[in-house]
Amino acid sequence: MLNLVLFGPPGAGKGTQADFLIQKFNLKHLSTGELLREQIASRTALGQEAELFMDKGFLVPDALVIEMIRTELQENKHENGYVFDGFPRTVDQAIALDELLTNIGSEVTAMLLLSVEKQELIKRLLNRSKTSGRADDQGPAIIENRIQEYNEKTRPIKDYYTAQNKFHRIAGVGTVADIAQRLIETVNKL
Ligand code: B4P
Repeated sequence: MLNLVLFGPPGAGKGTQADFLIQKFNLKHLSTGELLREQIASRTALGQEAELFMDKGFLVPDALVIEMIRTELQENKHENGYVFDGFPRTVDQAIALDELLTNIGSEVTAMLLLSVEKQELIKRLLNRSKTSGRADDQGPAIIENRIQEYNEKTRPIKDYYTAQNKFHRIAGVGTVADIAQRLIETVNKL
C-alpha cells in the first residue's frame, strides 16, 4: 500500500494537491476537514460538537477525528492506499494513525510537507472566503487562530516523521501544476 500524509499549514494547498495524487496513484482521499464538514451539514452529534471548535479556527478534539478515520479505514479496506489530508494534526493523532495502519498490516509511506510563507497563506484563505462559505475562512482573526494552532500543535509532527525517515519538504508556491509535479516526482522516488 502507498500511504501518503499530505501536510502543511491552512491554505498550503493540501486539498488542491490531494486531487492530483489520488488520480495519479489511484489512492483513496481521506480529508478530515471534508469529513467534518459533511458531519456538520448532516447535523450529527459529532458535527455539532466539531463545529464549536472549527468555526473559531481551533482543532477538533483528537478522539473525534481518530474515531472518524478508524471508521473510514474499516469501510474502505480494499484500497491501493490513502492520501491523508489534514490528518494527523497532532502527535497523538500520528501515533493513532500508526496503530490503525499496523492493524491492517500497513504503515505510512511518507509525509509530504507543502511549505508556504504565512503572508501567502493569509492571502489565499481570504481570497477563498469570498466563495467558500466556510466560517473558518471569514476574517483575519480566525485565520490567525488556525495558523497558531498549526504552529503549536501540528508542526511538531514533522519531528515524529523525521525520526522515522519519512519526512519530505516540497515548495508549495508556484502554479498548482508545478507543485503537483514536484509531489509526483518525490513520490516516484520513494
Ligand atoms: P481543513 O479542511 O483541512 O482546512 P485547511 O487546513 O484550510 O486545508 P484545505 O485543504 O481546506 O485548504 P488548502 O490547504 O488546500 O480543516 C478545517 C478545520 O477542520 C481545521 O481548522 C480544524 O478545525 C478541523 N480539522 C480538520 N482536520 C482535523 C484534525 N485532524 N484534527 C483536528 N481538527 C481538524 O488551501 C486551499 C486554498 O489555497 C484554496 O483556496 C486554493 O485555491 C488555494 N491554493 C492552493 N494552491 C495554490 C497555489 N499554488 N497558488 C495559489 N493558491 C492556491
